[in-house]
Amino acid sequence: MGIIKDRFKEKSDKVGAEMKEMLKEHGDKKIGEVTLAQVYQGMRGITGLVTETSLLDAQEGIRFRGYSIPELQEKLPKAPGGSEPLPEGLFYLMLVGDLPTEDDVHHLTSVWQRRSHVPNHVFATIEALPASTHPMTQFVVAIMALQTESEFAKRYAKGMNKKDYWEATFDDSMDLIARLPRIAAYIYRRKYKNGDHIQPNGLLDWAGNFAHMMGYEDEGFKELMRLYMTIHADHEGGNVSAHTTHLVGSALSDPYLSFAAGMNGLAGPLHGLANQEVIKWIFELREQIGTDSPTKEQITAYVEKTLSEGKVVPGYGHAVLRKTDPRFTAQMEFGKKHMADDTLVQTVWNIYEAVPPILGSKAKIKNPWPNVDAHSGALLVHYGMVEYEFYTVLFGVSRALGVLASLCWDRAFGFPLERPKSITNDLVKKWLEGKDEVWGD
Ligand code: CMX
Repeated sequence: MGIIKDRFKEKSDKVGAEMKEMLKEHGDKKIGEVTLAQVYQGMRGITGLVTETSLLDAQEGIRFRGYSIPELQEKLPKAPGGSEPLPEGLFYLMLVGDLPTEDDVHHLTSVWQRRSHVPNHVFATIEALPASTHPMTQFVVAIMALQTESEFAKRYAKGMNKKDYWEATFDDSMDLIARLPRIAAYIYRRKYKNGDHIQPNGLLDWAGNFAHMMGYEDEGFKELMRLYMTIHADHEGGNVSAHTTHLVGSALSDPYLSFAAGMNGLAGPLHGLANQEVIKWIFELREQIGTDSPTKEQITAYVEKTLSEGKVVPGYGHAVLRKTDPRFTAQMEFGKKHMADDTLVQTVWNIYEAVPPILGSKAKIKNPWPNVDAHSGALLVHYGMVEYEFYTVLFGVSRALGVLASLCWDRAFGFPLERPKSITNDLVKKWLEGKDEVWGD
């Protein structure tokens, strides 16, 4: 077995044994109560999942295995001459549970380089789609085409022992993560650069090589990709892409099927697609107002117009967070360091001043603050990546790190098929009339 696989096995055996003991002793303890409103309103706040890789606090934001984003920026290994964390390091942390050494990260880079070959039929499948197809659709179709390579599916068909599920999941996850940048870059070059594809550079790190294959050689863009791939990777287990991957995986659908399902969720405008919606919204604002540098008053009027048309202000609000998303702040810091004079980036900062007071004045909106998607597009545009329909694919490549590390844990823990109970309006009405027997025994 490889070093990382050995370490994962050792850690998951230990944590899995502790979990079984804990459940044996405390399995009957109540963890909370569920209100009728929660049942009807997206299950907000109901604790119903275990996800080891990260934990979200409404006030403080995300922590990956206990580490905040600034801590990761300080503690994770960097590329030579760089100052942003290498996403390989975050994956190691999420998977194994400990901070990696420089050697661990180099090892992971070379493992992913070795495993990155994408079979020709995947490219042929992408080519079969009209070039106008949305990049997220092309991405999901390509992942599905790659499912022919699933070790999990092959071994299951031959009668795999359930004790080995974790290992087949681990192998598929490593292969998939290794191959995603090549697939995403292929889609980008096909759709926007006349199919002028760029071969991988075996000397670069995972995110640096991704930037290279998309055609961006600027060191600043490579640093942005390292930061981007790190901060978008995981946001605990209940968000749509993570939860979908976990749910579909619980049916023992292999990692390719499970991840593709998660990506279909990421492609929704209330989730990952919001990153394209933000920049589209800003471009429309600039066009309608007729200036590249709208004032705070002009932005305020445009926000009011958006709301009056029954639309959401993309990049603002969150189902769990109640403060500015630290992923927004990390990108703002990157902007201040690398492109403080950029007018689009400055517009994002002006929007940050204008929007929260307006959304905060609407009683129904629980969080008026920016989320991760409010900032990312402006940084990409600065380096020339203006094709905003592609942005959610970048999010998706990053999200693979978190949801696939979690899938390895799901199978190592032997988590069962997920199957919550649903009810009907009629049953609720009878229960409200005092007929408790509606719940059965
Ligand atoms: N603009 C306008 N209205 C908003 C809003 C926003 N940015 N955020 C919330 N609201 C509205 C909701 O649409 C909802 O209205 P209705 O009751 O009429 O349906 C009401 O306020 C209450 O919503 P909430 O409880 O505050 O938020 P939810 O948990 O329901 O939704 C989210 C969270 C992210 C879907 C929502 O804030 C939103 O639509 N934001 C804009 C889209 C966006 O940026 N999504 C990206 C999230 C991060 C990610 O996953 O990538």
